[in-house]
Amino acid sequence: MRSNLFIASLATTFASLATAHTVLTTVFVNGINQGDGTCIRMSKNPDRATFPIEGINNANMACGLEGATPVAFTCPAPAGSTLTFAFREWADEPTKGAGPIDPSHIGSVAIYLKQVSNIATTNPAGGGWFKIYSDGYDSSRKQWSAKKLITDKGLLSFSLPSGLPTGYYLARSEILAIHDISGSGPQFFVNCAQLFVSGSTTGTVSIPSDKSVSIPGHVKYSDPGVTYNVYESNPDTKPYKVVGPAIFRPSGPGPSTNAKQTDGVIPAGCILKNANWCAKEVPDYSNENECWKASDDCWAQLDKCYTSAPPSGSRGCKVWQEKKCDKIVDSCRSGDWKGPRNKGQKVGSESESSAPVPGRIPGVGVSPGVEEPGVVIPEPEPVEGGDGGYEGGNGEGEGEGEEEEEEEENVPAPTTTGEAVVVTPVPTTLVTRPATTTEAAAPVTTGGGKKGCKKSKHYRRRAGRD
Ligand SMILES: [Cu+2]
Repeated sequence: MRSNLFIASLATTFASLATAHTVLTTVFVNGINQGDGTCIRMSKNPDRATFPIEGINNANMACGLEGATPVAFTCPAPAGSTLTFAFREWADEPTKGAGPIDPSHIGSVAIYLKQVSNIATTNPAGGGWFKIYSDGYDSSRKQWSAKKLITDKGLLSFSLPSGLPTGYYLARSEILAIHDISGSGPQFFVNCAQLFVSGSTTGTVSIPSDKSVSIPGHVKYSDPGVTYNVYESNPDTKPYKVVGPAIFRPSGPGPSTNAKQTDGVIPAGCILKNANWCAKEVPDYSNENECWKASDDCWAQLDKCYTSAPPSGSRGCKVWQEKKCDKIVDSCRSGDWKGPRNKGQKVGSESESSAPVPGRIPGVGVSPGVEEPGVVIPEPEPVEGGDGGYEGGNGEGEGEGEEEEEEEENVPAPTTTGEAVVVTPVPTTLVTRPATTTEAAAPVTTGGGKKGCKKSKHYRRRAGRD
């Protein structure tokens, strides 16, 4: 039998020690929280996970540090759905510091997609990337994207193009900070989420050549979006141009219902999840010996939970211990040797296994999937295209030449209009959740202590190199 104390000490060992730049921690699909760390590739090293990429020709520009390492789960997301990405300055604590990022950061936010033949093995570095969203300086709000991100509590909503063919995609977030060009240089913060997109077509997305880029390679140090002097230029009179290609958003009829995900599926028998770890029910027991065996199984799973927990946290592990393993130990000790109790049922609530959502989710209305004009990039009605440009299911649908399927938007203008991103209220369970006592007691450490960025433009530390 393993002792509670031993595992309790693991909790401390593996609790994350976030440091302070920014990291993508959480994906919401049509407002539904997929769980902290779930489907997201982030560095397992809490001291590095929020750091910028070292050098713009580094392969890590594609999906971030350790970004070529797949995670177990791939989140289903219908074509045309609204995704919300949550960014945090401190990976396991969304309300610490400025929330998503220190206000010293000035620059842009962009989202790229890459369709991959194999979500686990296709190298994220290389060709096939296209940009579906970008935001630099919003002149209507007089706000740089990072400030907007702070206003929106780190929650960034965008829609997936409705014309994406069914398949596996890496969705790449790129936050570029150029406030310290003369010192640390451009800071690129990059992560990827693994998605299975159900679209109404199959095959390969056909990207116009001028909108398809290789990453690394999509940006140069001499690009105007990198060299822009944020202290001497006024973005209201000298517009800021976000780096990378023009936006490409294929439009189409939207999702299909018969697309079947086969890889990265979150198992049906998952009774609790933390990031990309899932708990399975313990073996049945009907005597003392079996009871302790079930207990061992529970603690062994807990061990795996903590060792697999990314810097976004281990709240689910704590729930597993308190609501499952501790209970089984109590049963074994008290002679209650029939179990497990509540066999096969979910343990705790989804919201207990993630950090509280720090604010309202922008851009998700009451009807999931309905795009809000002015919040996400609107897409026109699908163009009549017959059977479309994505022929067959053989993965060779490109080159069919049905160019009318694509809608090419250059979106230098802000993707939001008017005031704050006010939306129709989403059910409060999706938006704000009061911290439970469990969460309040979660072993969130404050460690680290390194401050990523200072507010002065004279800040000189070489990013990620010391
Ligand atoms: Cu920084």
